[in-house]
Amino acid sequence: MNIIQDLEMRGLIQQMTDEEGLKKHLQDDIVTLYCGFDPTADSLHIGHLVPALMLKRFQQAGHRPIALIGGGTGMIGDPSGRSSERQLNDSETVEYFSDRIKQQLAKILDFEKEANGAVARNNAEWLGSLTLIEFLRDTGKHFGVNYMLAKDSVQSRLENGISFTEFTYMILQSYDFMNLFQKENCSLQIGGSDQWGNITAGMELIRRTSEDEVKVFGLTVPLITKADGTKFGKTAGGAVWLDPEKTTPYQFYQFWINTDDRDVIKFLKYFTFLSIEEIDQLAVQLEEAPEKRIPHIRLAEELTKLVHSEEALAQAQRISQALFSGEIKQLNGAELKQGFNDVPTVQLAKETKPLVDLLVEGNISSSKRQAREDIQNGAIYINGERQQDLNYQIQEDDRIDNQYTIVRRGKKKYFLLDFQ
Ligand code: 629
Repeated sequence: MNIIQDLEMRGLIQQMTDEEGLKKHLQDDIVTLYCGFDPTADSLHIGHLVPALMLKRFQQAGHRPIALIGGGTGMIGDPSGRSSERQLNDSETVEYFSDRIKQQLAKILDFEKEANGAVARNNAEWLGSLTLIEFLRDTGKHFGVNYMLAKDSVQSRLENGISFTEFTYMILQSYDFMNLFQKENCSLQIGGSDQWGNITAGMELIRRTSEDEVKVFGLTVPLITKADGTKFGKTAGGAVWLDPEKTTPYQFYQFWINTDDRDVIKFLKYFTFLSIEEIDQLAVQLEEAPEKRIPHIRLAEELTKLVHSEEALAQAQRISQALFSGEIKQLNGAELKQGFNDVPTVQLAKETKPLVDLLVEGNISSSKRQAREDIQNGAIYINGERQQDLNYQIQEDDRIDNQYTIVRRGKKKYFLLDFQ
């Protein structure tokens, strides 16, 4: 099976320029391809995963991927897929973001591989030294304003407004493709479907600036949709980040576990390297025993391993297991902190004190009277164990790793007490 067939079976291709030509090119040559990532935050999120994994798929098929960090374009802001003008970040921030994103991409792609090792480039290298006069004369001349106005990214902004800055973005991205084509023999650009306009603009620029007939290609991956119609990749807590400090491996693992049954097979095709045959088997298991959630577990395992590590996966599983069974005492401090990092947290001094007082100080019960009632009703659990003794004193034994106590009130209201 060739790579395009595999991608097609996975539903990973939205659009392609010259399908036959591209197939032949991929069969005959080691193709250098690229995808760009603008440093607009200090981390990538799961919306970036499909194109990043796509680079990896091409690498596994023997081609040579370039991960392009938009240190230059990130100073300008891509209007594609956005309904309003971006806030600009200063250059130190963009540089810092660039570094972080490069490190994340290095975890996904193989930069060491002998024959077709992945390469990272930063377009600040060439865009940063362009002069305005040179840019307008040599590159701007190839872009008709009508052509630019016809692009979706511009059309969709005409009402809300678009600055000249963002309007020129497509020329910068086009310049990148031309530059990578000339210097690195890069002949394919990939991206999400929002990038189609920028990718085809780059192909156009390459054609206009080349003497011979050249073969360059574009390929986009589909936007990820969910069966329930809500936006993919967003949770109540915001985006799902690849940075373990922003979204813990446990939260990351849980995000995938919670995939809708109607989406899980599609996501296995998009986000994992499991073969189509194996995914088909998982689809049968979903059909036969949906309550076991076997495909969901597999999806969460594969991705947590890929983005984080085997150890992070093992820890996420331990946390999930302990929280599910209520056996919180099995966890160590670090695991507790990870598992409960989105519950209300109160910092308290390390001292023995009556549980009644603690419930009030921790904002768990609204008053002492309420606290007593809660304890008597059996609504209070300390590290997973019910505590109904009105005179109970919270003490050292209740602090896991001498720092944390988990209090549960009622069925599922959790609090983390952090003793300093
Ligand atoms: C210079 C910059 C280039 C080529 C591309 C770029 C970045 C591009 C962009 N991409 C999105 C991003 O940076 O804005 N102009 O967040 C994002 N991309 C991955 C996928 C995407 C896209 O990094 O292409 O569609 C998300 O799935 O939105 O020379």
